[in-house]
Amino acid sequence: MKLLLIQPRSEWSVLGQTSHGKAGMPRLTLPALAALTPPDVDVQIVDCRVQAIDYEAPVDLVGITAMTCEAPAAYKIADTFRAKNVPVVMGGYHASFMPEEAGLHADAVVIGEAELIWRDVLEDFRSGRPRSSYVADRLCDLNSEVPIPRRDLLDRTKYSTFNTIQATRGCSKGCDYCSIDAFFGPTFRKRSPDDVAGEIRGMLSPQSLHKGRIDRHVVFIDDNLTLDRGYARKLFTVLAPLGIQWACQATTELAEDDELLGLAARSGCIFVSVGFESFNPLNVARLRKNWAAAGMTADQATAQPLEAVCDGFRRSVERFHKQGVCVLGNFMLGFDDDDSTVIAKTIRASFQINVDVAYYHIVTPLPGTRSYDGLAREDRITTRDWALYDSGHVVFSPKLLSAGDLQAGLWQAYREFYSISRIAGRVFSSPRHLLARLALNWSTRRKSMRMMAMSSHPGKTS
Ligand code: B12
Ligand code: SF4
Repeated sequence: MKLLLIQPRSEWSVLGQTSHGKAGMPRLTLPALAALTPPDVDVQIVDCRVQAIDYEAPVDLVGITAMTCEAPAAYKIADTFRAKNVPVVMGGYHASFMPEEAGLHADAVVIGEAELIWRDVLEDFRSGRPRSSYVADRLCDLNSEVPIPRRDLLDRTKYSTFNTIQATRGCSKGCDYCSIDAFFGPTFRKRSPDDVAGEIRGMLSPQSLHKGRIDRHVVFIDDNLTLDRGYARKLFTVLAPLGIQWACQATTELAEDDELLGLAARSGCIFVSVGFESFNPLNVARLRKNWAAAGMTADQATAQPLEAVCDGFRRSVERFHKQGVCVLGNFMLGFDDDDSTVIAKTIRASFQINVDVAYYHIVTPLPGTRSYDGLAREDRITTRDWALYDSGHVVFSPKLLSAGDLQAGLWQAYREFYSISRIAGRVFSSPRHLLARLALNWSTRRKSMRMMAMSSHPGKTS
C-alpha cells in the first residue's frame, strides 16, 4: 500500500520563507502519523510549503492534516485526488471541529488524536471497508502509545529550524479563543523527561549531520511547556548536559519563578514565546493568565490602569533578559473591550516592555472554541472563508471599533515595531544572542511587509 501524507499550505504560510525558499519549522503532525503507520505501508510526506504534490504518482490512500486556515487548500487537494478515484482521509484540528464539512471532501474523517485509531483506519481502507468517521474515545498515553516521529521523511534542508519536539500535550489555562483547550479540554499530559532527552540525543546523532555539522537548536512545540513547574524542573535538569540551545512557549509565570527560569537558561533556553496577549486590564482579568506578572489578582485586574499592566509585563521581560533569555511577545488585538484608544495604547505598550520580537494577532474565533460559539450566537461572524482565519484578518464584527480600524491597527503595529530604526535600536541595545535576534527581527519585518502588500492586492500570492 502506498500512502501519501499531506500538509497543505495556507495563503500566508509561504510569506515567511527565506530567500532560499526554506520554511520556518516543521510540524510534527505527519511525522507522528508516519510513525504510527505499519512498516509494510510505503509512506511519503509532502509539506506543501516546501514541496509540490505529484498528482500523477501512483498512490492508494491520501491522508491530509489541516489547521483551520489551511482547510480550503486541504479541500482542493482532497477533491483533486478523489476525482482520480484515490481515497482521502482527513484529520487534525479543523476536521475534528468541522467533521461534517470535512466529510464532504473526504472518504473518512478522523476526530481527535490519531494514536489510538490510525492503524484501524489503514486496515479498513486496505480491506476496502472504511467507515466515514473515526473518533478517538480517549486521549492517548504519551509514555506508552506515542512512537518517535519519523523526521527522516522530511527534508531537513527545507527548514530554517528543523529540530522540533513535543514533551507535553495540552494546557489547562482554558483561554476562550484557544483550540488547544477546545481539542484536549483542560488536560496536561507529560512525557518522561528521560525519554524526551533520549529523543533529542537521537536528533543530534551523527546520522543527523547537516552540511557537516550537527544542528544543536531545538524548538519545543508544546503549548505551555512550564505549566507544571515540577515537571519543567525535571525536564530542564536532564536537558542541561545535552549542550543544546532551545526555545519554547510559556506564560509570564516562568518569569515569576527565578529558580526555574535560571534552570531553563542554564539548560540552553535562549528564546521564550510568551502570550502577553493584552494590556487592557479588562482582558487580563478575563484571560485567566498573566495576573501575577501584571502585579495583581484577578479581582484587582479591572481596577488597574493599562499602564500598570505594562509596568508588570516590562518587569517580566527584564527577568527573562537578566537570565540571558530573549522574549518573543505575542499580542492580540480586537477583544470586546478594545476600542480604538485601547488598540493604540496596546501597540505603544508593546514597544515599551522591551520584547525582542513581537507577533501581533487579530482575535480569531476558531471553530470549536468558546469564542467562536459566542460570536456565532451573537451573529457577529462576518465570513467563514477559513483561509482568512490566520489571525491576520478580521473575520467578525468587533464590538467597539470598526473592522477596518482593527485591521489598520495590526498593520500599524507591525510597521512601527519593525521600522528599520526600531529594529536597530532594539537589536543593538544588547549583545544577547544578537544574531538570532537580528535574524528574527529581519524575517518578521519581511513577512509582515509581504502580508501587508498581499492584503492590499488580494490574490497576488507567492
Ligand atoms: C508548530 C506549529 C506552528 C508552526 C508551523 C506551521 C506550519 N504551517 O507548519 C508555526 C509557528 C509557523 C505556526 C503558525 C501558525 N499556527 Co500553529 N501550531 C503549531 C503547533 C505548536 C504544533 C503542531 C504540531 O506539530 N503538533 C504535534 C502533532 C503531533 O499534533 P497534532 O498536529 O495535533 O496532530 C495530532 C492530531 O491532531 C491528529 N491529526 C492531525 N492531523 C491529522 C491528519 C490525519 C489524516 C489523522 C488521521 C490525524 C491527524 O493526530 C495527530 C497525532 O495525535 C500547534 C499546537 C499543537 N499543539 O499542535 C499550533 C497550531 C496548529 N497553530 C495554530 C494556529 C492558529 C497558527 C496560526 C494561524 C496563527 C498563530 N497562532 O501563529 C499560524 C498559521 C501558520 C500558517 N499560515 O501556516 C493553531 C491551529 C488551530 C486551528 N483550529 O486551526 C494551533 C493548534 C495552536 C493553538 N494554540 O490553537 N504553527
Ligand atoms: S495559555 Fe496558551 S495554550 Fe493555554 S489555553 Fe491559553 S492560549 Fe491556549
